[in-house]
Amino acid sequence: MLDRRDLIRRAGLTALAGLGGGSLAPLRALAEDAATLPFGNGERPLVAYPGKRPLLQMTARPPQLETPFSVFDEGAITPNDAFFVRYHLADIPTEIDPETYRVAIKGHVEQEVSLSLADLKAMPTTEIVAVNQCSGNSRGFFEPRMAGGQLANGAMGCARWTGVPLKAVLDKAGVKAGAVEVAFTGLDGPVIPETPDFAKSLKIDHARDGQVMLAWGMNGQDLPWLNGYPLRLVVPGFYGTYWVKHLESVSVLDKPFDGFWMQKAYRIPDNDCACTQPGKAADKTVPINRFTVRSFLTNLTDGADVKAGHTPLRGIAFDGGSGIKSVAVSTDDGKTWTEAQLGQDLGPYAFRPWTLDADLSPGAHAIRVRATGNDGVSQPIEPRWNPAGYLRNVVETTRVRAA
Ligand SMILES: Nc1nc2c(c(=O)[nH]1)N[C@H]1C(S)=C(S)[C@@H](COP(=O)(O)O)O[C@H]1N2
Ligand SMILES: [Mo]
Repeated sequence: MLDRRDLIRRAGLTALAGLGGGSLAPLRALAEDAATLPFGNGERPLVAYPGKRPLLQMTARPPQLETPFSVFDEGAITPNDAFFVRYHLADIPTEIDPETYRVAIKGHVEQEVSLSLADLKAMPTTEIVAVNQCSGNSRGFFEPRMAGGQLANGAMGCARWTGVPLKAVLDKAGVKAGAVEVAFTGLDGPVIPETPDFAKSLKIDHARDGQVMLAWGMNGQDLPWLNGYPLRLVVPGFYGTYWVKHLESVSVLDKPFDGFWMQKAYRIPDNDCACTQPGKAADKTVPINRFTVRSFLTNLTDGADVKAGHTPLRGIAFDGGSGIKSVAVSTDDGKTWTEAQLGQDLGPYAFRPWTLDADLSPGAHAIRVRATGNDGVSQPIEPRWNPAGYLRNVVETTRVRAA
């Protein structure tokens, strides 16, 4: 007898499917191709999961999929079918009835409430364009390298999210005096009971800032299954780890949440640079929080051969919510810099497109991009290191040869 894993391996299948209607059933992968990310052990199969075009598969159980970088050259909004996927626990939900689905608002509240999708959609809705980025995005580029998912730059994406403010939902239950945090769980769970269930928390004031939201819509459609159908948390400017998918419960707490995923995992050095000497642990840590400012060149790939002369350059930039003030570009490895032109402003949490008409003389060029936020913070020229491989935001360099 073959077990399911053997079957999957034998047939070269790694996908699940059956979207629509609210279930995710096994299905044949739509593509069998591969790509190599630019670091050791960077080979990744390109696999199409339900609701997704072929994406770079880091792991199959649970599905962890990275967006091919070329997608970011198509615009400031990442299409739903190209948006990255990150899970911690293999037992992801495969069936959710949108009619009977409920999210529980409980804990330190006047009255616990259980809300259906219809209840939520009857409330005043809100929209925000915001980047979701995994804490470990770009981890594969850290030197020295560390354990953890070896991601290139594709564990990020920007979408227009539709839902209701978490504040309004909390108000329905009535937060009691003395509340300090709100904790969130999703419908996925561990396969073995020893694994701590995935749960995250936010400070009460953050949870009630009117921007944190419970979203059912992504770019005008229902959330793709793998991005948290039917409801997820959206925490603008904060790393993806807080964006709990398939929301199950929202618990108001009168003391700080002590769950594993806040107290032990997803922590960064508690100092100004959130960094340590390469290879060294941090003395003190805090939970990861806002994005660092980043920028990318999207229309030329590292190692490309280009025609000398007039060369349009374009890319994207974003930060943790102050918004992008400026993007500077160097085509001579940082000796001289030119201000790029900023494109459409979709709000301070969105990807900000930039363009620059460059003139590339024959020869080698190291193209560097450096963004500055409205808060005045810019990207470091030298990479910073931390034990978990989070927060990468060094000025990225793309080496091309013009002829
Ligand atoms: N229920 C649930 N929500 C989750 C996670 C998870 O494992 N389970 N992972 C988090 C992490 S670490 C990230 S980076 C984002 C990724 O969101 P995406 O899969 O929609 O891209 O989901 C977050 N929400
Ligand atoms: Mo993440």
